[in-house]
Amino acid sequence: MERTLIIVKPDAVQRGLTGEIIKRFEARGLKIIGMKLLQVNRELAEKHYAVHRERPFFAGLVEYIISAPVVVLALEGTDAIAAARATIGATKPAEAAPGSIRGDYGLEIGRNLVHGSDSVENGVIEVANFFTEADLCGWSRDVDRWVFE
Ligand code: DAT
Ligand code: MG
Repeated sequence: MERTLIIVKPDAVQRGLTGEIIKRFEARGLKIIGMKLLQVNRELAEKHYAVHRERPFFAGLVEYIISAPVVVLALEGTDAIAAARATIGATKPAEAAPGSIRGDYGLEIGRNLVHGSDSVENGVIEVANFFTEADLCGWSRDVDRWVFE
């Protein structure tokens, strides 16, 4: 089972799309093992986006992610990383496939609604940046045998 960190970003929360976005991951079969609403502080934002530190868009990206509350989820499932990123769609919403979250709700790269981890290793690291082990719920879901073979 892989783990991925999903962030419903400030624009999505402000636009009232939180439920719509969570619903898509949930309906896909990914299991929610952690979820909370919080306003990210600068230190956590800079840590989360550390890989982009030297990029020209870094300052704006940090300002955006700390500008209003977000909802973070830890999701678990088979191929959770690839499945979640496909559900999210391409980084540039204008290029994201219709049916993906960004393709259905976004226009600009700086307002692209949702984050998903990009590798198994980063999924583990990013979940740990936002959740303690005690925050996470390793539950057995009754429908798991109908989702996982
Ligand atoms: P993703 O969020 O699809 O994993 P990423 O990790 O490459 O994309 O970049 C993180 C975020 O940074 C992305 O969601 C939006 C922003 N970003 C990336 N490239 C950008 C660019 N060229 N101009 C402005 N913002 C950018
Ligand atoms: Mg990324």
